[in-house]
Amino acid sequence: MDITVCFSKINSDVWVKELQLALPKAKISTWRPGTKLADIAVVWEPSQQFIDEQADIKALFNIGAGVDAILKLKLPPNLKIIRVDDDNMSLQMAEYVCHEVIRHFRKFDNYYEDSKRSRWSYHRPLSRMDYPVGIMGMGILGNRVAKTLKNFEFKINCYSRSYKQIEGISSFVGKEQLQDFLRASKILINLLPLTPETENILNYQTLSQLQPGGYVINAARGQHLVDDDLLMLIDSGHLSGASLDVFCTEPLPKDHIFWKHPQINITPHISARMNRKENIKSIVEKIQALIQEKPISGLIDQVRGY
Ligand code: NDP
Ligand code: OXD
Repeated sequence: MDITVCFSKINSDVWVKELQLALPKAKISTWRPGTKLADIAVVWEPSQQFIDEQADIKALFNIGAGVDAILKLKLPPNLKIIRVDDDNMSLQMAEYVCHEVIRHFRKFDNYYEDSKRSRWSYHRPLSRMDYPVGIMGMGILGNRVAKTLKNFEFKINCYSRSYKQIEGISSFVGKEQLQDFLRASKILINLLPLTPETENILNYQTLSQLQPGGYVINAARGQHLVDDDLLMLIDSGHLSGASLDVFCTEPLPKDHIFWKHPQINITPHISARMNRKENIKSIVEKIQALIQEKPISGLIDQVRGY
């Protein structure tokens, strides 16, 4: 079996070495344009040239959860695409989101600023009843985030394509219920996949329906958010701020207004980082299952887009 590793922006050497140790009988190499055809590929943001050249490829293992960079390519319709779905990523996402929600809700930024000025002062606490949280996307990440955040006794709403029956969480489904979902939420967490339907979904029209004083947490993709619309709504006072982990251009350009905005917290796409060792273990198990024609988790539906 030939396995090729094709990454953009990430060095593949250590992956080739560790995959080779885990699969000693396979031939594993880094893809170079014009190299021989492989059966399986391990990829991150592969190019169209890679797809076009690898006519024999049966399965692509994406080393991240989001497959938007793959699905924008022209792909053979029966190509299997498999995403990361290990517990570690959803745990990290739950940590990030809970941290941002609680930091905002408990006004920890204000206390941090005070401490830098040696100021012993109190800020008026907010009421949980006034801070319903809305989670867009109830997949592997959203689901874990919702269940973790529930422990802090926030009222939680979720938004997805299909109905979710989870105790203590109100489920809103599809475009018809988007407005009701937004109006019922004050803190908005975006964990949708990037698809043609969800691109720019966080715009003036949608975000202005959040309850006054709303707060936006975007940890999915920068292309979900219309930057200027967010800024307009923060500057007009309708929204109180945002925590942003993902951006249309990454790294976020040094002169981008988000860096300096006092009500925007930036992290450099780290809310849930892929763990190489766990990822390789899971990919190897799935490759073995594929060879034995056993079912595997994490398969992407090309038509649905996630
Ligand atoms: P999943 O594919 O597991 O879940 C997607 C969820 O979104 C599902 O609940 C689905 O609904 C819902 N959904 C999809 N399209 C729509 C739509 N048009 N309207 C309403 N709901 C919709 O995704 P994950 O939870 O694994 O990941 C989400 C995204 O997070 C990834 O695609 C990636 O972009 C991003 N990500 C960011 C990371 C970071 O470090 N910042 C790390 C990892 C991922 P249903 O359940 O009904 O199918
Ligand atoms: C991912 C990511 O999709 O890191 O896994 O954004």
